[in-house]
Amino acid sequence: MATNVSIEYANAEKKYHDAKTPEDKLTALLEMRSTVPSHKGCEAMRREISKKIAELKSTIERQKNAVAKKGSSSASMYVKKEGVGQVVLIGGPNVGKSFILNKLVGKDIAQVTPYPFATTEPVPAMMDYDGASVQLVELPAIIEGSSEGKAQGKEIIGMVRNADAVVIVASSKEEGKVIVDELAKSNVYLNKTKPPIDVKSSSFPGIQISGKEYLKFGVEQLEQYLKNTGYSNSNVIITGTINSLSEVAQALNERIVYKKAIAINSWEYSEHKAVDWKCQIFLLLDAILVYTKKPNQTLEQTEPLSLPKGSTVFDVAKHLHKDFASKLKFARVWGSTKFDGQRVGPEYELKNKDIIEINI
Ligand SMILES: Nc1nc2c(ncn2[C@@H]2O[C@H](COP(=O)(O)OP(=O)(O)OP(=O)(O)O)[C@@H](O)[C@H]2O)c(=O)[nH]1
Ligand SMILES: [Mg+2]
Repeated sequence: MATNVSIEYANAEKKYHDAKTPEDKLTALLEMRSTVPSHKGCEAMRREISKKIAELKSTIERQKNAVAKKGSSSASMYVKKEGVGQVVLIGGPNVGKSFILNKLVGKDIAQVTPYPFATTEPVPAMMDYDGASVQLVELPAIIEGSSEGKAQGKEIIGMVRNADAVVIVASSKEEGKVIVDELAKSNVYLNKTKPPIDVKSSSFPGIQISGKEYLKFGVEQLEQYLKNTGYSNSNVIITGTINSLSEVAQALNERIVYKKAIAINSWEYSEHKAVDWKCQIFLLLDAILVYTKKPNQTLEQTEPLSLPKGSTVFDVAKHLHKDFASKLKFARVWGSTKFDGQRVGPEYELKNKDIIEINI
């Protein structure tokens, strides 16, 4: 505090330092400015206070805008991914999503209630699968109209779009269909794959098509369609049956995402069934678990590494240490090999639950 200021100014300055919110700080600063001595020697002080007032006003404004945006934005629900992958639990209201989440993770994390719409925010929890952790996230209920934004629908479906896989909780086929349809309307397709046609704009004139034999309709129709949609100069590769132009439209639609999914009926729950569901959920992630051991160590299982399906011995070495990959001589594998502890090279493709010993 400057020595030649009034008691009022000193009080206002104390209020400023004690203030907890930007609004309270702003009130105190305004008070400071009105009580700062008017003589020339305090001009720099006044300027400094005015500068802080302007900064604080814009901070408050920004915060207000952020809050307003949060209420309307489709990106306001977010759960950071952890573990092997993020799997969302979705379904209609009161179908047992919270009940199933708690059973799968073995803890009472989500609130199970006899009334609908009790879950209003995503509820993340980690599920153990043979020593690896899979992130499950219960999402608030999806209903007819969610795709148009009803009941936070856009935010909820935004979470599904971002997830690695999906579990639909439903007690009947009809209930499940409502969910599948709402997602499809939002360009989230479950258990479907992109139609096998790839179209890329090209710098050469005309449309080059390979795999015409897979087309179940006239090639001229396809060419006309591509011209109409801005692909007059393009390279087209067809690798499987294409039945209709709507499949071509689907393949060209970059907003569509494809997710693997399973459906669970919470009323079929039993401890035995839950073991099966956990396994099915893990399979959705297209991952393998690999246990690593050092040479001469016993085969005791430690925390597994999770890797994408198709990973090789070389990938494991690279994952363990950046030097390992270049120094790798060979590995021994227990599990998928013909013999226990069989010697394999860097290109050997590992299978789920293999035990691997890297030799450098
Ligand atoms: N005993 C038993 N009760 C179940 C089962 N599945 C659902 N319930 C009951 O169904 C009601 C709804 O369960 P919740 O898990 O809260 O449902 P939800 O889908 O999470 O519902 P909201 O998030 O509120 O939309 C609760 O009263 C549960 O006890 C089940 O398999 N066994
Ligand atoms: Mg719930």
